[in-house]
Amino acid sequence: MTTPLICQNYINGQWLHKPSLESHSLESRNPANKNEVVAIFPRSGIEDINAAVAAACQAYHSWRKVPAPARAEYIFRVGELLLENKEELAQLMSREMGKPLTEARGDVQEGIDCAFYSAGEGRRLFGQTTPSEMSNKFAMTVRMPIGVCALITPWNFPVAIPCWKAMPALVCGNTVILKPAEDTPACATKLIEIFASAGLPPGVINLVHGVGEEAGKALVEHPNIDLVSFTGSSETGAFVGATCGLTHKRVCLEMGGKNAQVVMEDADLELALDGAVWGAFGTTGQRCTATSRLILHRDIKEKFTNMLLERTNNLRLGAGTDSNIDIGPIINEKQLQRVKQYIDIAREQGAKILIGGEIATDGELVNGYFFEPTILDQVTPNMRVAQEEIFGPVVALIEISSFEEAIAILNDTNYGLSSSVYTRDINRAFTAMRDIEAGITYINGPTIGAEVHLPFGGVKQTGNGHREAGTTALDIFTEWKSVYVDFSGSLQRAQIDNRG
Ligand code: UN1
Repeated sequence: MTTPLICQNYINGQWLHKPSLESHSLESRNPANKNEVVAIFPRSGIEDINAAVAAACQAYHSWRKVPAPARAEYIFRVGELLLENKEELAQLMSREMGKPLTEARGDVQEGIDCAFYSAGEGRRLFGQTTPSEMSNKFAMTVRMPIGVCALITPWNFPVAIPCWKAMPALVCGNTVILKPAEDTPACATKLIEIFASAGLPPGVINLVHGVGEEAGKALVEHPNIDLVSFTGSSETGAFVGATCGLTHKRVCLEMGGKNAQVVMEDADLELALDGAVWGAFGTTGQRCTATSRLILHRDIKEKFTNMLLERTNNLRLGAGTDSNIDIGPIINEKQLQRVKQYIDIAREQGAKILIGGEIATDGELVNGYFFEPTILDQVTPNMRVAQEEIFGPVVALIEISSFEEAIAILNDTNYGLSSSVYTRDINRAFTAMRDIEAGITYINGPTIGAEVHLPFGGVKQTGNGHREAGTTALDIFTEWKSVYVDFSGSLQRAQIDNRG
């Protein structure tokens, strides 16, 4: 067992050893072994938040004037440093968050991809030119930064998600304050160490640890925060959105999903099986893009279910740091109990548990928060397990008789993040692309695995209309300014003088 990492806040270019509520230090633990404390971190209070906001406000005045290509060079450097530290970060992530090492490396890789992609934007950040209705007048649009951005991030992608938010925000000329999830303070600390090593000026990036209801809330309510970018639960997102509405802040919300994979009778079943297992049980189902419903055509349902059962039966549970495992632990006790409760609800509402359904306690698993990969059958679309986000290794099987029925059931949820259809019929594939109500649709691929240069986000209650990643991230982190340059030397009156 290694000694715990002592995490500090990073404010104005300094690691601060005395947060205002220092006496109330918090811990993160290895979810595969609850006796192992991975990190100790401060429980920040309002004074820490005020200090971070003041630093970010101060730094903003000069950072916004650093040319975008130069701002981007820092982010490129962060990408290089992430690459150098990839293995160390992945090992730490596996210990602190629990995901298998291969997936943890993927998480860091997503941050690296994002760095190199965002850095390229420093030399684009395109606006538009357009004619003026006047002679000798020039019109254009330019992107302007927003100001100070609070980034509130979850534990399931402890490197990738902060990178998706911070990197485009910084390239666009904003300064940022990261408030990472309580479960993964060590990953956030190491990540910010890397940003700091890239030489970013003091105050441009700041880190405040703490509890959502305290540090997170104080940030969201703070009058000098201009934008909040939040990824997390729909319940917290509702509070964040409402508070930002009342205080006139720009807000980007990325919340839950109830993603479905459809398998039609003409699908390549082996391919669909690989997708279903990865989509439902990858990251222990703890992705907002996870497959939590499998919508199966009745002609292949029995065969596909048997294939899925056999594969699920062979999945090995264990610590993410053990290279021989397939599924890691659930993040914490609260989440473990929540998954268990959903199984009870499923049972009460008439679903049948085909495999799993219990907290796993065999051998060393008893020391962690492990849940058996679970398949629920005879699920009807109105059951709670078919409607609510579970965030665990649980997938519900729903039988359908036609493609139209499949799409209708897929859409019959309040969420709309990711979706997938397995079919060999090109007409169905394009119909799915058109008719599915989701921000992301995969054809013959699982619901997880979004790439950083495409927009990421969802419709309905998944989000509030923004898309992270891709060029659409720039729309979150910039305001448009329309600029008119009159070089006629005389007053020209729009709507009047040009009509004679
Ligand atoms: C999330 O679950 O919050 O598409 C993000 C994916 C990953 C990102 C998931 N690239 O599954």
